[in-house]
Amino acid sequence: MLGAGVSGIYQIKRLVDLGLDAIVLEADEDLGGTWYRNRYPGCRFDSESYTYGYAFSKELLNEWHWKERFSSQPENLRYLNFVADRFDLRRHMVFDARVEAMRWDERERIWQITLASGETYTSRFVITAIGVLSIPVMPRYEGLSEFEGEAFHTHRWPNDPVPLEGRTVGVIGTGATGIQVIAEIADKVDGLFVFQRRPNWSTPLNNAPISEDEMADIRSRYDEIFARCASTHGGFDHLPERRRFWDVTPEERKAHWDKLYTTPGFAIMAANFPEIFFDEEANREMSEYVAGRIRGRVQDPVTAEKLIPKDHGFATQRLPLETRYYEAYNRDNVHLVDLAEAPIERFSPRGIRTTAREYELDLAVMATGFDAVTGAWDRMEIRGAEGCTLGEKWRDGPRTYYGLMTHGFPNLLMVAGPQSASGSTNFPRAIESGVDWVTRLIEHVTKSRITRFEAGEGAEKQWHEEVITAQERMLVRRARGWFTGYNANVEGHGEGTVRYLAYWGGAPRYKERISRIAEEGYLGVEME
Ligand code: NA7
Repeated sequence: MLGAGVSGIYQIKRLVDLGLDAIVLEADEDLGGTWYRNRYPGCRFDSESYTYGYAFSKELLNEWHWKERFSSQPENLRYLNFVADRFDLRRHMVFDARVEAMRWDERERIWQITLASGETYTSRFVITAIGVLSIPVMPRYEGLSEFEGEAFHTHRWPNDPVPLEGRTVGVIGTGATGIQVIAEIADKVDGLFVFQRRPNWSTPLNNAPISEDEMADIRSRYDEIFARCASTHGGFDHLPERRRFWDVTPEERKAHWDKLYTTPGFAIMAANFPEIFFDEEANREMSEYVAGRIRGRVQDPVTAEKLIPKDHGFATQRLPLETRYYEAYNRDNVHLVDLAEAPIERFSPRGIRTTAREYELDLAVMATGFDAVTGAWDRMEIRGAEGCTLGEKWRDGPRTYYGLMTHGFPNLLMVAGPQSASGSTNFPRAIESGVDWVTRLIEHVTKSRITRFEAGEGAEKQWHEEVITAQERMLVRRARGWFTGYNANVEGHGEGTVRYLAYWGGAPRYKERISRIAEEGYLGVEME
């Protein structure tokens, strides 16, 4: 197995329970994946903590107390360590083991795996759990190496505390990460310059502590909570609005949105009128509502307008959730630098130079995102049965069978793979479905003495078409964010690219479909 993050920890547990000889190769020096790496201030869940945690063990659910409705990174990392120790999983993990290449050996029907250290492994089956946002991407500005201050990507925020007091900080990027970090450090730094290329829509997280009594209540309702998550499109603990958008008056819609704006988490998406995701007019009205909220929270009207997206509708890119983000711009020490007016030219020894002026900085934080979904695959040379590499096969975007396997690469399984429902729905809920499916398949092939399996070409093509159809129905198809694979910092992923990275048909339909495949004897999968 590759990867000891949220997916890998559960997957190795299931393999060990099957009594298989399995290990995890993890590139980092410890477990935790996303929650090991992203140590920037303000980093936290925006799924309800108790829906993010694993559901597979009643004991675990009873033993763990979530302290906040949306738990922060240090606590999340503690949780993952707690799980690994609770089930004694660490001894199956090899750290500092970055896989560089994998080659399929058709004669022996095994994968030959080579690490960056030169060490090699062989394995009949390989399961990847390498994350959807695990490869950070730096902006391509000249002069960064000449910058005399400190500079790093949020994903590489140092393990040792970074002093903020008395320092002037620049943050490049206003995605989910930028919005979290800006809101958190605004009152801790001397000066904060936010370099914004395009604003994002963002709504309140509405976080709160969870008391002992509340946690006891959540524990007593876990079955109900997970059943609700399993029944909803996005996999969240919020039921969708049943009334149709156009059947109610604008006043009734506004009243509903007023309620959702103060409801915790992704309720504003999950419990909204579904029409806002498909119907341009409905989306425009919703966007105008959120724009009004931003205008109401930012004192300077010019700054408020700059913070309101004009090029995409509400929730058509990944919706960042915020805590007093907009109020940060009411502080005297926080300045919005609009790169649409004056783009960044380069880094200088003292800071960042735009076409308008130079900004002197002590610390430059790149919240500039990731080579999303396929980035971790593209960093390895994976050579399959037909001689080509996975990178070559996926040059114009990934092609998979339900995000679980890909034709031409036998005995290779993916958890949270491209074109699964993981990236588009409540992540850990989706990965549990994926891990359960992968485990069932591994159990089937090992018991049946099957030594080679591979997704059929026709079956994969059919799924690819379904993935396209689902994305093309939604307004998300037009957005230029990581959901659709747009990233000008990654070679070949910039202007004019459309990638089909996730399945947008919803968690219940996805789960129902993959369950049916298994029940019908792995339809579409060729086995020998
Ligand atoms: P995102 O959502 O991809 O956001 C990256 C941000 O960085 C976005 O605002 C970009 O602006 C900006 N960016 C990227 N490159 C540059 C350059 N060169 N100059 C200026 N600004 C730039 O990544 P996040 O880390 O915020 O979020 C990723 C996911 O992590 C999130 O969805 C959660 O699931 C957790 P742009 O919009 O491209 O103009």
